[in-house]
Amino acid sequence: MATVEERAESGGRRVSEQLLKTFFREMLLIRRFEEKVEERFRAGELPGFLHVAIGQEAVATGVCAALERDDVIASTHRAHGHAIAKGTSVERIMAELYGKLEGCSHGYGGSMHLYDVEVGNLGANAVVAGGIPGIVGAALAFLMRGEPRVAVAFFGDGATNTGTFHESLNLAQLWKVPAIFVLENNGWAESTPATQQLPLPVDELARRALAYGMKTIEADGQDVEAVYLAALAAREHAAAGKGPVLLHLRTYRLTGHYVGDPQVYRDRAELKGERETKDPVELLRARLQLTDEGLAAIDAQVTAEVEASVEFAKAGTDPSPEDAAKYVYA
Ligand SMILES: Cc1ncc(C[n+]2csc(CCOP(=O)(O)OP(=O)(O)O)c2C)c(N)n1
Ligand SMILES: [Mg+2]
Repeated sequence: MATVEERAESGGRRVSEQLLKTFFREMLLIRRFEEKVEERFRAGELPGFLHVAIGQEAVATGVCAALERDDVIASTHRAHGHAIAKGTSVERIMAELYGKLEGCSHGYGGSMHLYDVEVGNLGANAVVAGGIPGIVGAALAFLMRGEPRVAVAFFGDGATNTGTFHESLNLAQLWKVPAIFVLENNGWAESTPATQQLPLPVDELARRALAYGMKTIEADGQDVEAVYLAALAAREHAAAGKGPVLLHLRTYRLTGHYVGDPQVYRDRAELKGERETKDPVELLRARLQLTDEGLAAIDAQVTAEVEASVEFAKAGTDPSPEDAAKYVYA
């Protein structure tokens, strides 16, 4: 949950039931999209490698809802939810996964390279921590041009072990750029648990920012309201010229690292428990006291949207070999 201090910083704003319902619809859309992606991947229709973020939907929705349209994000290998929440249509994302020209990256990127600069998505990155320095650059540009925009990097707990992460936070704080570093902490880096990759307790990972004197804000990553309020507070701080923020969101990866991961390294009972108690879609459904009929109506809408995206993607255009060098800048 957002702390009292965080609520105060966000102007004491509470989230209306109407807004929570909008969040619910988007989180369910992300969930149904990723379930469909898993299904189509297993059916052999999607090339490449796929990572879904089932269990982490409240992070994407809560953070992106707190941003303004001109703000920018950079994402990771687990990018579908971030791209949907920042405003790219599921049709264009699905077409990208099918490798079609109608895709958001013209079919050249696939799941780990979803771009949509027009809505402020500067791209997903297959390289762990790859998006973080670019976000410092974007934030520096906003600062130098005097633009009231913020730049946001999503990354995981594993990414905080890279040199890139530390170099980026160091310069961001030195230059006081309007950046938000969203640590999406699911406690796993592939098959490596937090206890084997981090010298800090998993819940205390925000302490890494203290080395740079950076402000940190923390919230329960399974509670979309808490995420939203914390992200609003982070945005207000960064946009006011007070410097960057590390936004630490503890979340749960309720599926494998990649689609097809047998998860032999994971305790089955623990995973079952997490699925039963940490699912952010179920938690919000309970909070909203949605009836079965109420849920079915929203579900029917988002499921139809996802089905239509598959039809759109399948009817798309395959790139020609002679187009291979298009959009290549280096
Ligand atoms: C620089 C780099 N090193 C290693 C990898 C292989 N790799 C892909 S995902 C991943 C784990 C990342 O963990 P985390 O940052 O916590 O993100 P999560 O998968 O939990 O979302 C690794 C090591 C990579 N893609 N890039
Ligand atoms: Mg992780």
